[in-house]
Amino acid sequence: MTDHSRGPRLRSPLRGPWLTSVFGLVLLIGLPVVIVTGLLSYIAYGPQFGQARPGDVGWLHLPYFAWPTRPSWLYRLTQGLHVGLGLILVPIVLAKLWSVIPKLFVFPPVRSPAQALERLSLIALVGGALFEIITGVLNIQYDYIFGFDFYTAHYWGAWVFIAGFVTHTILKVPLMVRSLRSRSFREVLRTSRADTRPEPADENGLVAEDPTPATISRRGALALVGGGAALVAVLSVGQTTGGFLRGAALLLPRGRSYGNGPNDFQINRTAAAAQITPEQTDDTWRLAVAGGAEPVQLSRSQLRAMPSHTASLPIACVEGWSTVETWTGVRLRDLADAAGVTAFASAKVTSLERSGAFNQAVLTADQVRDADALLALEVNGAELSLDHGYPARIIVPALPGVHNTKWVQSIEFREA
Ligand SMILES: Nc1nc2c(c(=O)[nH]1)N[C@H]1C(S)=C(S)[C@@H](COP(=O)(O)O)O[C@H]1N2
Ligand SMILES: [Mo]
Repeated sequence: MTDHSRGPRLRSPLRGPWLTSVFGLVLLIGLPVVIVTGLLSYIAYGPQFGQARPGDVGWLHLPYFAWPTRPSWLYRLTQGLHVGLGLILVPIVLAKLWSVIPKLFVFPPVRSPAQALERLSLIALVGGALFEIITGVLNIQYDYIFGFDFYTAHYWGAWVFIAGFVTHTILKVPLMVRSLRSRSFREVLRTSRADTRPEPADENGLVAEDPTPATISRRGALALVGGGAALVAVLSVGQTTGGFLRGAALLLPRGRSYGNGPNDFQINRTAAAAQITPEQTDDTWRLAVAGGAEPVQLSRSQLRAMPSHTASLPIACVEGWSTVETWTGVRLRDLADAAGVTAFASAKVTSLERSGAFNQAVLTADQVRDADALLALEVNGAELSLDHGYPARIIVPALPGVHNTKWVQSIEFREA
């Protein structure tokens, strides 16, 4: 007989397999979306060029494919879902943890090899989930405050979590289905606090042995948790929708500085932070294009004399925020032609910036050849501001924000 009496006296009449299973079902639907979009983000970073982080993941590497350029809002959607849904599910993760607290105090803690495996998977599941939430939230709140690389930690933490999640799902889905069938959801929504009774005693010991009278109904508890998730949603979506909700986007404060007029949209890294000097961006600036028979140097007026193209494209940051602006500049494929480049497999873009981790990016041939892939000189009909990458920046449909390099110095078309 399992002894549940050693822990604190947990007497809420709401705890039970049904309530746990309701939270479990929501997470079973939502978390795979967070997992898959997270893994897609890793692939979108271009691991084939060694520019995803961590760079070398050994035998655990994912099947790579060239990240497409269409639809142009693809990364905006996948990464918005990853961060947005990840945040929205936090109250539900916490509610689910609350609902299973009695299991922490089961004694003896390990009774059989099968149960030891279950407990181990729980450590991976709970530890992994909390680790991913904490590293993810800290990354969008602060600029790289870790002593370790965020991407590396979040990536490996994800695999620990995925292992726990898959094992737990396999072990628990039958119990979840049975528990959900044990009472009708509609009935719960019609039951007031006064009529709220504990669930029948269960073999897992979730149901309290001597419950107190209900201080909140089940529907009240569900509304509370759902309300928490809705509040998180309201506090997050503004970074993507813009408009009046922008001021409420307390949970995604990165891209916190904004420019003026046509340049009034999120700036992740200012020119000052990137230590871009006035001498680097004055009239002596030249774009170096390599990969043809001879390297070519183009001044800004020469770029302006080339055929110009305008496209409405998003910047979508790994941190979840995104914004759509109208960009004007020279098509990257026209630049390749102008430099006499005939065949290429990739293009390496390098910034004037010397210090940062994001001062270069490699683009695939498909990304370069897209009709909307630009070396942008203007945004929303005005000159690019220094903070948005003057004299020129990369802007490519569906490219992760991080690879839309600002303050471009050179583009090298490569055969590999
Ligand atoms: N040179 C350089 N380019 C850069 C960055 C950077 O740090 N240095 N940050 C990137 C990131 S992470 C994003 S999301 C976008 C943000 O562009 P914005 O500041 O114009 O909104 O620029 C990208 N280009
Ligand atoms: Mo970003």
